[in-house]
Amino acid sequence: TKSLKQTLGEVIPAKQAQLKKLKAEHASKPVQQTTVEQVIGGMRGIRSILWDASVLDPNEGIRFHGLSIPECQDVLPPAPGGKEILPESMLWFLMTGQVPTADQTRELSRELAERGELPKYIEQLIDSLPPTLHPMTQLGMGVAALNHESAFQKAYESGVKKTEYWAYAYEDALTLIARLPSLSARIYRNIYRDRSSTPAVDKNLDLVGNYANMLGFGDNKDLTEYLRLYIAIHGDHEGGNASAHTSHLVGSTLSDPYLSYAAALYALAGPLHGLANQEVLRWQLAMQDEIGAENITHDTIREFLWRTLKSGQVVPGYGHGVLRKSDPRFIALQQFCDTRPDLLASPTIQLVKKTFEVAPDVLTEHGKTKNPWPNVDAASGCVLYHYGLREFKYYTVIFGVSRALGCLTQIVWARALGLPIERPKSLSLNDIEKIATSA
Ligand code: CMX
Repeated sequence: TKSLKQTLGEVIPAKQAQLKKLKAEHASKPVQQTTVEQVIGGMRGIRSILWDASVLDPNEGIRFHGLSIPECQDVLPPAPGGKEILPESMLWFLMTGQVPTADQTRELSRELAERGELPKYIEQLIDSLPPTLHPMTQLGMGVAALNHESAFQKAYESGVKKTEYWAYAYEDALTLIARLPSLSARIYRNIYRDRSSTPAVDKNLDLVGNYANMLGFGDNKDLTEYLRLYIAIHGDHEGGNASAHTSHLVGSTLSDPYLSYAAALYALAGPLHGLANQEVLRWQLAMQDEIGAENITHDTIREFLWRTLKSGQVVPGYGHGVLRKSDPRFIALQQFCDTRPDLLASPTIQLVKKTFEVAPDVLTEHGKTKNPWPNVDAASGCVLYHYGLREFKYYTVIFGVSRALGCLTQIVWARALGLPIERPKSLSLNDIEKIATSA
């Protein structure tokens, strides 16, 4: 069977030709008109990034190469004996636009496991950090330092031709994706558990099988399946979100994939983006504490929501820059719970469900957010919490293991398509005023 790299090599020429034709025949065609509101409003809705693997529709949510999450769940191979999408099959699909066979997926799992051990100097670096340093800070540092072995950087220094960059970016992408579980598990064990008993990477396990094992949850098959689904569906969310855009921007300077992804992780670590993951759990537990588990009703949740809003805080896990309906990733994670009685009985999961039943109305009445519906972060942490992975400051690290699939795919493609350094134009307030008043 063909490897991922061979398959990718076969699909690249057609895309290169498509780009060349667009450039030759349509370069000066307008895509849209930009308004003042967009320039002063965080560039919302400005269509300006080439990102091929996924597109986010405001109402339907994410599609990967045209397929919705349920459609991906139907066609992308799971682990042997499992049901949920394997991140390896999602990676293959994102990279090539083709659905891999079960054999190809297993072969990719094996290749990742072979690349998965951490170099000694990375272990020493991570072990030297204080356990009070936020896990996301540690993750970004580890990822950046892994560039010591960047194939892309070495190739660039040795004067490799531009048309060959993608193959070296691919090598880095694969090695980084392979090492994220061992790096992330080491951070977890150092901060919260005993590092000395961490198992080595098992060549017979898939990426998440190894991750769960190294975290210390390898015996929990349900948690392992949940993590597979979680990591597969958080993998890509088109190019405009802060982490994806950051990796694209930094990569465009020909910074290597490790440095580009480390930068993305620090965008993910902001509370309006991936850190919402930890914030939801912190906020839900504060609610449970304040109201008292026995007094949780729609009315008491409504009161707590208003208290959060009146104190000037955002309700974590709700709202979105693009989405205008419930996030299909939220729905997929809820459906995972719906088939498992132990999860349905969990007080934390029940609280998430009950909050969902009142929060959209409260946020609508509050009247500020354009989208009162839940995003993925509203649901993702409570299942981890139920299964005993309770250290919620760690949750965004799992998001970081996942988002590498999409960000690194696009870095490989950006090099394959020879995309230039990003350099949008900025304007001063006076410039904007001049343009607006003369229009
Ligand atoms: N709670 C309270 N107020 C909210 C809100 C929420 N959940 N979501 C948006 N608003 C407010 C905004 O803060 C903004 O207020 P100001 O006018 O005072 O600045 C107003 O509503 C309009 O915002 P918007 O256009 O609807 O939303 P944005 O595109 O500016 O922001 C997001 C999107 C996600 C940052 C915002 O909805 C938010 O802060 N949500 C809570 C944090 C969160 O869950 N983030 C995770 C998003 C998914 C991810 O990236 O992982």
